[in-house]
Amino acid sequence: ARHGGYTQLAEPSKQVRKIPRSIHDISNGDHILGFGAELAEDHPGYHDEEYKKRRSYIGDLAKLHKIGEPIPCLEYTDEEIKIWGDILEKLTQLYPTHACKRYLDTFQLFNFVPDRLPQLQELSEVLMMRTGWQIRPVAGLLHPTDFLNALAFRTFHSTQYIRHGSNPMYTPEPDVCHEILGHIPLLADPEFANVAQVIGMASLGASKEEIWHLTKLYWYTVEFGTVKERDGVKAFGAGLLSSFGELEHMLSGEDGYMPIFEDLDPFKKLPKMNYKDGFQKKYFLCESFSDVASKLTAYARSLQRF
Ligand code: HBI
Ligand code: FE
Repeated sequence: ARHGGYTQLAEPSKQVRKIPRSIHDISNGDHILGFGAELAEDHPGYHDEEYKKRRSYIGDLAKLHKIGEPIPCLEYTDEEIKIWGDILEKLTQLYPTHACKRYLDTFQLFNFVPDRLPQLQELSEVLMMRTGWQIRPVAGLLHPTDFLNALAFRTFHSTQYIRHGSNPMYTPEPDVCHEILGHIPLLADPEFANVAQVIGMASLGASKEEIWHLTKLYWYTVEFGTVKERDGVKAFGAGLLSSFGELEHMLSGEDGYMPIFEDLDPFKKLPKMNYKDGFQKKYFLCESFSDVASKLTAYARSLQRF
């Protein structure tokens, strides 16, 4: 049975997670999954001891960060800056034709240049002024419950390390380029910011099954969402906006077949997510950010926790 807003009756065998009341109730270090702990054998940096040392240095700094304190500035190496610059130059070729209008507008606010990797602290300050969002550094993939819960408090957990240089156009996990080019610009858009926050609010006190469904809703909107514009389908999802190959695939299907576009219904069962092997087969196509936000709000209300 679903529990009410303030009391949770624990089933004897189940551990109860306390519903966070503020961002201070959410840890950025207790539940790190996947590569945040250790790189897997098929990770491009697996055999690179230097890289792994750098990752743990940056990850440890993130774990020490306290909400309200400035995010430590990292001195990125020339090699790291080159990876960023190459990605930025490549992606900006596609943005005018592939990115949604709101992204093109918010992207302008940040004045990204190839020879300098932006610091999370300065990006967080821009967001705070525009929409009241803040960035919190994190060592790697955070448990979905913590990650989604934080969105309710307008907090976006961002990695600060960069992907391995052996394959600059690919990363199996979020890295600072994915966060900065994919997620951060649109969090400066008030309507998009609401979309992300609604998913977060729905996740407060959610069951395991609900968290799984919300993870999919997040995936098909914030990560791979597309929107109808006068001159065609455009990308707003961060997984699209931070991947040259996937952006091309979305519109041309040149790698073999055209992807399918479908309307989003948050109440329906959503398709399996494609984490690793290639691009998405299906994208959800939205009318506008305010339309997605109201659909998601209707779903959130149906969970009857508000
Ligand atoms: N953690 N650092 C980080 N970045 C993400 O994008 C992220 C995450 N944890 C979970 C997650 N995304 C998704 O699988 C959804 O649960 C939201
Ligand atoms: Fe992401």
